[in-house]
Amino acid sequence: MKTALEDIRRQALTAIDEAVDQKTIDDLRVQYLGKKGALTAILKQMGSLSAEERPVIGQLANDIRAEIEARIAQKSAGMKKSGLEERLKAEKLDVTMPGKSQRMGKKHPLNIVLEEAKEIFLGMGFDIAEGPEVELDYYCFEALNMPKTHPARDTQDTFYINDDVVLRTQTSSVQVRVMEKTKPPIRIISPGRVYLSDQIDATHSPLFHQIEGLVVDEGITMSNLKGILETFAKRLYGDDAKVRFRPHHFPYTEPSAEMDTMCFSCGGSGCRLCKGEGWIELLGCGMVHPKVLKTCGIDPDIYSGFAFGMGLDRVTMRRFGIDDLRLLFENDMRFLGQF
Ligand code: 2U9
Repeated sequence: MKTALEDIRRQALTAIDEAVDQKTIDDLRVQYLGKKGALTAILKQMGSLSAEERPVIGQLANDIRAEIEARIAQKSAGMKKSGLEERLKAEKLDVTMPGKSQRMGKKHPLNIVLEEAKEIFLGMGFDIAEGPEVELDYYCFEALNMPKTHPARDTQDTFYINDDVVLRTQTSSVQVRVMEKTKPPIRIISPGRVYLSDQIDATHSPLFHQIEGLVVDEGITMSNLKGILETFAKRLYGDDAKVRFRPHHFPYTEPSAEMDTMCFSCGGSGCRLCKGEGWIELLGCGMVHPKVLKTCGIDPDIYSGFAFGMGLDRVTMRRFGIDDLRLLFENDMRFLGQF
């Protein structure tokens, strides 16, 4: 039995020294020291020994158990240490290395211009009003002095959801809603998406963006309209910007006009940007039609007002020299990254 114990000791220590991972060591612990291990099996034969041999063999077996456990502990600690060293070497971080720069986000050109316009009108005491894009045709047409027979209602131009519901064609619907529930004075702008049933090309899109404005109070006149809109143009294009007003017609304003700004590229002499005109159309405007005031519950004998509307996409394209409207919607990072 003494020889068997010595053999177990030699085999166990050799196997532990040759082990390359913790699982092998755990298996060796079970194989030699477990309930069904080699050492336990020998000890079960202790009964066959004489009274003199039993304590000697017992002490030897305990010494071998202790030696195997000590060698397992030493080997595990060694592997843990070397494993840690391996990991530290593999996962070494050089904190002096430059960081990975995150790509900077950029503001969309439409939002750059929109925020400038908002700041200008907020600075003149306007509030910002919003409303639904899927809108009752009443708020897009009827209330704006465009009865059922008006050509603007033509399904060639307007997206109809059903007979009474459309995708709004302008944000005027928001201003109608505000007038219905607000006692003057009213000073609002309503920026937002609008929709026309149009083919997509370099200058047309079924979705585009508008900023409309409305001022209603007692004693509002055309000179208020001209003053506010000229101030807007000067704050948008600089103090030396010049504007002119040309008579026009809109069903919801009377009198109506269109406001041009002098071409900032050629200073009025005429160039490609302004198509030789020297002037560039910025917006439409006019005094709110009395019928529209009345429809919204505002007495035109007491109150008057003016309104305006501009296409944000066109203003943005001119501002940044963008020649294709589709670039504003395609989200090409090579394009957007330039702003
Ligand atoms: C109410 C009454 C009147 C809004 C106005 C325009 C003139 C205008 C176009 C500019 C380019 C639309 O984006 S565009 O195609 N708009 O020319 N809009 S007056 O008049 C209103 C609005 C609301 C209650």
